[in-house]
Amino acid sequence: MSIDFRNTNTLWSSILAETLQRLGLTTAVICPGSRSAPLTIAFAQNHNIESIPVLDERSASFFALGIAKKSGLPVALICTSGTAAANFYPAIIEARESRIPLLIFTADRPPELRDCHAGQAIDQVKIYGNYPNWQAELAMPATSLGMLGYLRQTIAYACERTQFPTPGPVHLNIPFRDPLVPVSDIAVEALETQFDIEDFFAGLEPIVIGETSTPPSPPLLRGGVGRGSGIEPSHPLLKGGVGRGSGIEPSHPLLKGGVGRGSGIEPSHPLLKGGVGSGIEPSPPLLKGGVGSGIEPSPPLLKGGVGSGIEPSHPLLKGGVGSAIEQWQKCSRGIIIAGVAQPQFPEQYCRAIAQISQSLNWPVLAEGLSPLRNYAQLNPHLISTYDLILRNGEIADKLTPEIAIQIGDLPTSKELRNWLDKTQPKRYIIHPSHHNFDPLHGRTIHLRISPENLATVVSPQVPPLTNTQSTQVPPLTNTQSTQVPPLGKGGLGGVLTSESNEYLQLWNNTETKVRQAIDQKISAIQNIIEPKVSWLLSQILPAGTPIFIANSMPVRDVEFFWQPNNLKIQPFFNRGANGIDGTLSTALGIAHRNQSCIMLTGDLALLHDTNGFLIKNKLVGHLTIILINNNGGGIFEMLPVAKFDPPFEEFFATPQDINFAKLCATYGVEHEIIDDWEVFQAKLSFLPNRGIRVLELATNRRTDAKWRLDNLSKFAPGS
Ligand SMILES: Cc1ncc(C[n+]2csc(CCOP(=O)(O)OP(=O)(O)O)c2C)c(N)n1
Ligand SMILES: [Mg+2]
Repeated sequence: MSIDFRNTNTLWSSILAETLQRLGLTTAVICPGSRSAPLTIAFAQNHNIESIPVLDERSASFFALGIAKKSGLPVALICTSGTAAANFYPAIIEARESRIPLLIFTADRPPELRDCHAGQAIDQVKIYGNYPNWQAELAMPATSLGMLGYLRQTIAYACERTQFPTPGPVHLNIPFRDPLVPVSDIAVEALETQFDIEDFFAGLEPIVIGETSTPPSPPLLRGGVGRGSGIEPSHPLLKGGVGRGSGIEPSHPLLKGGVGRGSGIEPSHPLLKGGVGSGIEPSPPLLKGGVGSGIEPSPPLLKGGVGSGIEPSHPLLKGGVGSAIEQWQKCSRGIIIAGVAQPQFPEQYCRAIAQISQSLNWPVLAEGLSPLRNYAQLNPHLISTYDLILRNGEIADKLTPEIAIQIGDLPTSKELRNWLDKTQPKRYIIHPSHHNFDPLHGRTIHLRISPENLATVVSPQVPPLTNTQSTQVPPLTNTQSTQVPPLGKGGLGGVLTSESNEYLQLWNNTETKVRQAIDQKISAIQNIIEPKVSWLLSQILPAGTPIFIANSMPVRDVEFFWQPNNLKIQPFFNRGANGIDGTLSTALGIAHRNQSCIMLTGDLALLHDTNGFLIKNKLVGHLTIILINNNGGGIFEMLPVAKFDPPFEEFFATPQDINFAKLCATYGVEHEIIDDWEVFQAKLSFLPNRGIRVLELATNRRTDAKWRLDNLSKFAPGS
């Protein structure tokens, strides 16, 4: 029974679920409650959508966030009325800030039962403020074809807005009148014979994700990428995605009256040859008078031009990406900064940045929370120790850049941010979204394109690495073989580098020295110390392992100590709003129906979200939690406030004195204390494929903070 004609609410809710299923939605996370019963029943009955019940709305919403992070597709999130909806808030903020698609459905009482103490009725309209990409309250359920069509189209629009203009959350508040349960209503049942389901849903196409780091354009525009865009239909990005999913022929109904016609733009316009499907998105001037086309102007900076097979000399590139590239090519003191990123297609992302780097002959400063460090072989000029290097003032001065290309969000490093602020290079930000990525408020130019597209223009002469080359990053298994060969001629892993320059050489040489100093120092440490965890993990995890890294010291230690490797490890994180909330639930979302996963967390972050353990019985997959238990917030030991005790210990460090073995026993979760690095290594070189396991390392936050404060500035040579 895909459409449920038992009563108005079942009909309404089953149309909603069926629409989503046909749009390609695969997962719904549902919290228990009565007002949402029609939605819950409709989703539970739809066997093409996996519906997962989760008790705690905060945990449920982070779990949904984790699933969406992994897939790039929206996940539906459903709750009852009242404070239940409010518990979604932190995850919605994170979804907005880290650009993750989520579809939130909050059930509500009907208008006549609001503001009258009817019970469990709060003001849910626009409850999430400005965080959603789009938000609305649905009309009261009704059974006319007109109203069902309204529902179908509104849901399709909501779905699209989870991806446009930048992926993010969308909220629909959905009122229901009684009966909330599927009791029969003869009048509604009688409608079934008049309903032609295929006709009703004709034309709904699955939503597809675009390029990883590029928010997909609306379907109309997506069709462009496949054709004449310079991206071959066989391009992996297009597989199952843009190329196939777009399937938009010039004759596609959406195109009728689109740019080609009715827009004031003649189909014969040279830019439009091949129509919208050519991959050339009209630049704003072309859209003047073309507003009637229903196509929003694309960002002015040549989204269409780039990646459209247009030569750099094309007039469209002048004044935009084209003039930027000209300046880059003349500059020998340039850097690329690859910030925190969780792209859908990490290999393509890394390869694109490698191509830009090699073409310009510039180093790439790569965050630990970027896949780049795990595809080191692709990037001969990878700099992973920039934070430590820049702690040496003399070298930092020598390395002053003239131009910095920042890919997406900045790295976490304060050293890097301060240095950029001080040296004021001309800065270009590369990211397709409409967000502002410059917390330093420099003289930045934001080129709203993806690095994948940029690479095709910056380095047309650099042949794209072939599939064979790219997949040949070997799945290394033991510690020895994971080590990336030292920099020499030909660069890391033997990829050929183009002509060198002194500035680049200084970066590369310093990186090699600092990396050696770190390796020497840390490999000799026998006792359990926090920095060694990240350093070791980067060498011992099975190839391709997804790892969720919690906020606080774990993200920082990863940035400081995560070694470049060729293990294709996929880092995930919640760096949108940097909360320590929802850590376990997000990691479980990433682990669900995925390769066995790791989560690296502190004790307080884990304790903040212990309700996540309630998801255990629904998890399909495995999560190993590496718990760094320093009994409190170790991060605060690094800050000046640590000297002010009291109140430091009680109000900042906040030790909780929890026995994690007992906590885990309550939830039926495996727990083990690890006090030996060899055991640690053995436990992680092979991961179970089911359940949750906690590996607890007891550390001392005070001595570990002192170790960092003593050593971080000593790794750079000359100090
Ligand atoms: C929701 C939320 N509350 C509070 C904070 C502030 N905060 C940042 S780190 C931290 C302590 C984290 O401690 P733990 O997880 O044990 O990691 P450690 O600092 O020991 O590495 C706190 C409370 C935050 N970022 N998010
Ligand atoms: Mg801690």
